[in-house]
Amino acid sequence: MATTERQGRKSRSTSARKAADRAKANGKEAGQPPRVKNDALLDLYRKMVEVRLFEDAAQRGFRTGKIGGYLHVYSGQEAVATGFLHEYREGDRIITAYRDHAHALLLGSEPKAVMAELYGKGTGLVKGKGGSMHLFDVANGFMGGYGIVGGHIPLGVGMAYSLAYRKTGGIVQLFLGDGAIHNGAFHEAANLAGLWGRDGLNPTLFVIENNQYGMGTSVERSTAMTDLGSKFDSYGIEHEKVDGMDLEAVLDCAHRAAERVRESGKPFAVEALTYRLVPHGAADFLEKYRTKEEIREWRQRDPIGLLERTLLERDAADEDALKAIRETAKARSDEAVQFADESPDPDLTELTTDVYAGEMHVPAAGSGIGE
Ligand SMILES: Cc1ncc(C[n+]2csc(CCOP(=O)(O)OP(=O)(O)O)c2C)c(N)n1
Ligand SMILES: [Mg+2]
Repeated sequence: MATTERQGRKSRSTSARKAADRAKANGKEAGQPPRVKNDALLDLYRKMVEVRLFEDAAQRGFRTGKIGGYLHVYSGQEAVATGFLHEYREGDRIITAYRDHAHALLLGSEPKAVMAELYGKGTGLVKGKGGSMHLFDVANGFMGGYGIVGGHIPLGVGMAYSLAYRKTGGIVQLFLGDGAIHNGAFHEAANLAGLWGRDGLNPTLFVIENNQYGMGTSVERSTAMTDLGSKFDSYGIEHEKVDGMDLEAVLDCAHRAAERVRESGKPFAVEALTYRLVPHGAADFLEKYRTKEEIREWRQRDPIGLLERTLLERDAADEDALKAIRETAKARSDEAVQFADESPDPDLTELTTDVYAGEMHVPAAGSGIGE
């Protein structure tokens, strides 16, 4: 292995500790009382466990050939979406890339319908036509699920413009990966977001889920400027960082950021430092491009484990109560799997529904256009 690569790995192995240090910068340890009370925190613990067990079941479904196409799970990153989507209000819009199961579930999509979608069944959230990467649930404000890296960013910024232009009071939470930020679509869209935001016409809350890698490529190997928040400086968009493994820190940051965007109509960005405790996709390698030590170090900061410790320390729950939550969540994910497995395939007639093919107006030759 080249020396530079070894050095890169060594420096990355301290990244979990660095993320914890950065938490101190966001006010959480400045002696402020927790924003969310114990019973609400316990409920968020339940949601995070439900997401994790759903994802475990999805990975099993993929590896046993029940789920086709491709599948990317969110395990390790739960505190980010859980904390930010706690700020969701009716009328808001949420958009993300292909690692999208958690976002749909946290916004209220039925686990059975989401699992059936992964299984490509007719009972799926989008009738089995989208699959894992293209979940969509308009009733819950979820505008998808997109497979093209960076492709959803201009869409999200446009949605925010529309919400503000129509004076709806809603905001867009736009989730993107550390890898997506180097895509041209990001830079064009961020420029417009900053510009429109000057007139209060772009309430976009950018949430960078910095899980340190885009597939097997680390942030350090993708950009000379690894402080991803500062990319927004070019576009006049303010930003901050948060420890994305610490739910309470995320809740606090998300609240301040969402309020600010809602009140000002201006975009704001948060870089959440997190880690994917699983391979990039369910068919990929866990290690290869990461060391065992690095993975072990981040596992110790598993957001669910950290939250368990907090709940126990505060007497918000005892071991038995946490165990009961985990068992109920497991039963729920088992039910979702059974439902998906037993559901019928989409009807053949569905092949031609939901396909946009409106009438096109084609001017006849010699109509005067261009003459
Ligand atoms: C335009 C485009 N280029 C490349 C790919 C292949 N690809 C799929 S996921 C991915 C990595 C993206 O990483 P990141 O944005 O950090 O998201 P993460 O998977 O870490 O959540 C790449 C390069 C793609 N889907 N779209
Ligand atoms: Mg990434």
